[in-house]
Amino acid sequence: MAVNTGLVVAAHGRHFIVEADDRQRVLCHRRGKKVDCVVGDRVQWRAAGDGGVIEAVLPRRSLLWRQDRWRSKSFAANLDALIVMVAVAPPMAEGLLARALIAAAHAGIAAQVLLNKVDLPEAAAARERLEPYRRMGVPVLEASVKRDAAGMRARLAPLLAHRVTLLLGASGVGKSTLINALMPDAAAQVGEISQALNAGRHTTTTTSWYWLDDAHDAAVLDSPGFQEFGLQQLEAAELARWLPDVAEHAAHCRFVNCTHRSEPDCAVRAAAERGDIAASRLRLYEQLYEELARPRY
Ligand SMILES: Nc1nc2c(ncn2[C@@H]2O[C@H](COP(=O)(O)OP(=O)(O)OP(=O)(O)O)[C@@H](O)[C@H]2O)c(=O)[nH]1
Ligand SMILES: [Mg+2]
Ligand SMILES: [Zn+2]
Repeated sequence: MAVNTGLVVAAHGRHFIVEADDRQRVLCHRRGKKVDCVVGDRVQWRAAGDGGVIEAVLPRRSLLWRQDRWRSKSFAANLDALIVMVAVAPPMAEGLLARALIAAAHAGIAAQVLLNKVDLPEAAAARERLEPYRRMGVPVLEASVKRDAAGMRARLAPLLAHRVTLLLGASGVGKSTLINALMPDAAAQVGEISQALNAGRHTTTTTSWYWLDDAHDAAVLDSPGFQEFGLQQLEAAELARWLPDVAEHAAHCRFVNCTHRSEPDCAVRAAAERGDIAASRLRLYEQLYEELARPRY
């Protein structure tokens, strides 16, 4: 039978939902374990029985992934942009935010931050905690997806157009609420298979691809909330490159291989003492450095 091309729009363990070029959705499994695919992959597949078999994954233009101590996890492939969503409440874990931004920079994916639930009283404090990110040039948007869906849509529309954007963030920040506010047909798009697998659950358990427009020119991906984000794919020595606020000063250290922890004439530590690098960010750098410098086995 003929080989077709298609797009992986959802993944459920060993099963994948592939959107064929004629926009039909087909439940597929993989030819073998070596065929390693994730949502966003373009694949070659063949019809088999009621469904299909994925034979090969086409080359990726990007892949966002994390490497924990014992396993690696791919979030999605062929992304143009990442929106890390944080909420006024539950309060954001800055470490997760920072790690997601580092992974995106390392993967060559443009990233921004979206602070949701600004209708809640603690908004000012949350805004303040994001100030170091604004200062280092990360775009920080604000929204109240639930209270002001129209305003959110107006602000996000230009950012989402003509590209594929992944929404990432801790559980409960409002990713799915955002998806539903953007795309009234979201539930219909994921189809019965995904709905059945996520039945009765409020929390999202799989990454899913949603077309923003009929022309299929833009897409937004919902994903399950994450609680850890390992960066073992990086070397400790290159870490500073991926933190824009640290990188900005690192070139002025006395030693070219300065690790910015205890060396003399370290421009990074000097900047932190002047307040040009936030204390929380230097702490985060040190923590990540320790984590990456630990022996791996
Ligand atoms: N106050 C307020 N609550 C909101 C807002 N947006 C979403 N929520 C609420 O936050 C809760 C969690 O929203 P979800 O969209 O399910 O969060 P999620 O990020 O998809 O969570 P996971 O699927 O578990 O990762 C729900 O009770 C929403 O109603 C907002 O702008 N303001
Ligand atoms: Mg969700
Ligand atoms: Zn230094």
